[in-house]
Amino acid sequence: QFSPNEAPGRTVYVHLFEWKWTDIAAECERFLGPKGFAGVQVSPPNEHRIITDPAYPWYERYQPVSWKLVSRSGNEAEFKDMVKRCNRAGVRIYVDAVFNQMAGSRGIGSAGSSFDSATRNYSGVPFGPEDFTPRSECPTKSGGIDSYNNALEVRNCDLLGMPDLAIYKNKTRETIVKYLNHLIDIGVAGFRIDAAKHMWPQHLYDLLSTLKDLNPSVFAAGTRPFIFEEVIDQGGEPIKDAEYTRNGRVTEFKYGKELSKGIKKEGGQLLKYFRNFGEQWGFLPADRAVTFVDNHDNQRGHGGGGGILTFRNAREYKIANAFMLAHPYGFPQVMSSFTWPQRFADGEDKNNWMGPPSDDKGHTNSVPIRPDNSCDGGWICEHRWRQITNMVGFRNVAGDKHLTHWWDNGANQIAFGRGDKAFIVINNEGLTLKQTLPTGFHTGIYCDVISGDKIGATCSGKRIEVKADGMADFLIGGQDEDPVVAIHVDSRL
Ligand code: ARE
Ligand code: CA
Repeated sequence: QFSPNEAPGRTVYVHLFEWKWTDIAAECERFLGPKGFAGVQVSPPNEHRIITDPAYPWYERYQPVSWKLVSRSGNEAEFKDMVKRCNRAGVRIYVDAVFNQMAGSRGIGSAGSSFDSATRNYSGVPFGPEDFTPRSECPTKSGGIDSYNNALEVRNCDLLGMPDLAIYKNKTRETIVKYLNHLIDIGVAGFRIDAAKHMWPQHLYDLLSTLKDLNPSVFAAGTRPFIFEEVIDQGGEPIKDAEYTRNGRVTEFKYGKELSKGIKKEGGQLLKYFRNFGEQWGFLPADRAVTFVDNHDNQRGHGGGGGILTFRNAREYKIANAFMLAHPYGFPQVMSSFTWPQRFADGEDKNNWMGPPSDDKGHTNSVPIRPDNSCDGGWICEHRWRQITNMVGFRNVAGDKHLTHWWDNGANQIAFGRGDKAFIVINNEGLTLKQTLPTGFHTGIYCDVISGDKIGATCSGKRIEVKADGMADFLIGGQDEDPVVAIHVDSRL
């Protein structure tokens, strides 16, 4: 369950946050498959609460009402069609699995099921009071999580006022497993375990170990689902991400935070220190980590946000993603967002609840693609930014080669390679970078995949000449829009 179950040679997945199933299916065929993406993290596919005040926030999908596959992204037939078409394009589907809690309040969910959190009844499952953590097991007066400094509270009390499922009870666990196994039958390749911190690692282990092997019509017999658990561990709390690595990979939240600080040069940080970025910075073992610059929570100030680079800081964001995708540590996620009008008051974005582009009934819009390949209609599609897409190709070419050919100027100009496969130069300074560097490449002309694309035998960007001795001249202006040059053996002209 540590392997992403990727098709051969694919190394990066994208989170198509809030996309509809029909759009994801098309995106797998027309873009993600051809560009070499390994997978897609999709928003929770199950029935969720519908919130009208505020109107249809994105976070309504983190309030499960039942396991029926009817959500804002589409219905079960559309979900199945997406999984089939993405698998055929060589792109895996990872489902965001939310089962620490059920929806707060009462009403009718996205599949028409009634629920009431006060009486703990969820008719569409069905779940009743006996499926939830007994009040006696939560030590707080309120019944909610008051402090993250007490593991018992974090795991046994209600998260944000939502009833806490007792996943250790047989019937409750089996009901959840049935939902996940249904998704496995459909052909998904793995799960993001939402709010894993709020479940005991052993309880999760017991649940995950009863999951089926993946669907043998798509995957080799005996293939286990890929598991990655969402645990926010920035240090300073009793619950550690390392407690969860037995169950699967874990989100390494320190990665995007430190990388953002580094690119922004905060706290005296310099890129030269990033030579050993990874375990030596106190991060999880590389083969247990999922890495990302930003995620759907911290890009809007939820879930330990603050200071993270996002699409709103496009130049620095592209540098950060280029570094992440070039550097061998972890299994990287590329974020693909929708925008919203921020409105800051009291140091907070009052609009950070806003849902995806949709009509006034909360029906999500499709993603329009412009002739230049970028997205319209409020969808950002970072994964379609050439500088990011082409670095996915770079990482695929680099494969399992180690980091080699490190160079730095003692500050914020760096370069490194991945054996004889791939080489990147980053100038995060105002001053020009002008250097002749050993690349480890064979002689030839290589197309810089940041400034352009290799199209047949031509290059629409900078051409880099590698001499017989493997040396190449690099020139990157300090004010360049993209102060990065990246070449690899498949970009040779
Ligand atoms: C919403 C409203 C609440 C309301 C609740 C119930 O905002 O005011 O009480 O509904 O009606 C998302 C949103 C929440 C939203 C929730 C349900 O972010 O705002 O609540 O959906 O609709 C902690 C958890 C971590 C979690 C983050 C957000 O540990 O697991 O909070 N992240 C995941 C998802 C979220 C999702 C949920 C979990 C819930 O990625 O999108 O919430 O399923 C420190 C700690 C962290 C802690 C963080 C924030 O950094 O170390 O562990 O993260 O503070 O509290
Ligand atoms: Ca819990």
